[in-house]
Amino acid sequence: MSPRLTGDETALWRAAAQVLDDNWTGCGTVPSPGLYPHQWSWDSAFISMGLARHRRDRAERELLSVFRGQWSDGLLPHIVFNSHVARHAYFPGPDLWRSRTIPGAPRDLDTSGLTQPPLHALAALRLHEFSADAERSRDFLARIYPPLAAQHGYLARHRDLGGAGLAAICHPWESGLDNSPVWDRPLAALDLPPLAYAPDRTRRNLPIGLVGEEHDRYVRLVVLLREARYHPGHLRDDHPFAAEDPLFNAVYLASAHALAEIAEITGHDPLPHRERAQRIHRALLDRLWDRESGCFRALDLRTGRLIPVVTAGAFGPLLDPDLPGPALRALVELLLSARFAGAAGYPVPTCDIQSACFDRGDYWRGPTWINTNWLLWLGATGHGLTVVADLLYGSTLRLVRQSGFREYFDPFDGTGRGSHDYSWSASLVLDLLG
Ligand code: 2M8
Repeated sequence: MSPRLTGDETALWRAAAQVLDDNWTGCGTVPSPGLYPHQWSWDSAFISMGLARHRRDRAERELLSVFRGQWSDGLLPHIVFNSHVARHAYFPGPDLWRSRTIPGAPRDLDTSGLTQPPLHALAALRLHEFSADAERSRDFLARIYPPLAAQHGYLARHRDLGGAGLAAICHPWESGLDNSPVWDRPLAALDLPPLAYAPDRTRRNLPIGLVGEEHDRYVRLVVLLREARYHPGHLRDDHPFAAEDPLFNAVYLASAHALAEIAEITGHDPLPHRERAQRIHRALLDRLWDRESGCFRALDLRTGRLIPVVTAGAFGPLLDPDLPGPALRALVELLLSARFAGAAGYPVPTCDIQSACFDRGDYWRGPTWINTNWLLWLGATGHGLTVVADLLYGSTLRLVRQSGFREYFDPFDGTGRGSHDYSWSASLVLDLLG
């Protein structure tokens, strides 16, 4: 804990650290007690950065334990299932994915067959930057470099479905922003035959949309992937959902830069990672920048069109250190406009407030989340946008002071929603407080 903290900040810091202690399972951290009883990929990356300020040993274990689930082709699954948790505790559990039947997937544990935004290299480098023991930290980087490089290799080899250097996602869950209105159209275009399973429509705490037909579509996409044995050829040629998402790719880009630095520190060749970062940078601008609306949008690879709705994901490329001035200015203007900053002193909501799809209470369709705001804060800080960064910093802390470490928040009055004691909300507050 930094000695510079005020009394109030110290109390907040302690409360956040307590959440992480309570959610620690012995080798990793659950996103929240009860609702998410396994280990999620990008959650662990966010969580490790808070742990770095609190329990350094656990921060490294958190990241390494996610990679226990990595497949031999480099795919880093978005869920690593805890075998001690009852199979029905979370749907969809291991029975839907059947990962152990897939050659190249781990034999000794169950995983999903999808991935999530590849934040891990950025997290590993941040752990290193805040380490008090440089030598030990270099050993950690040396250990984690090969799986990180394999993760990026997988994305470049098997997910560059558009051929320009971006990674495509094949399921809304891969975006991390599950029921974002961005995915409404591609999901609606999906044929939904009668279900061959009994859907769990009773899951606690989830908004109505997620337990209805929308959730059936999520499951349908998984069944298609599983029937194709998660084969890359299926993703390329047949899978009905394929999109290039600005937030996912901005995280990929920031992590590619981080990986180049890690390569340098650990005596590997950084050049391939730098070249990859350059390609992602170019492709983000060439393919996802919409000059008319002055922001980034997701590209539906099945229709070849940019998806019209503007969400917090549009600001993801703030993480690009080489973002050209005009694009940077346009993003800041949008971020500070009534469409995103109309929410009375609270941080950026997940959807354009003026969009017909905006819903202040529905999960990723409007509420404010700590992780997206932390990413924007990091991007704004990197560009020296101190006013924007300070706004995001102050309003994020205001939110958790008011409502605790909730999963998400009402963007107009800061009311907490979803699960309590949510790990990344606590962890990123530790990172902000430093
Ligand atoms: C949410 O996603 C899972 C599916 O992966 C779910 O709805 O059950 C999202 O908020 C995702 O971003 C997050 O990683 C996960 C665990 O916190 O929950």
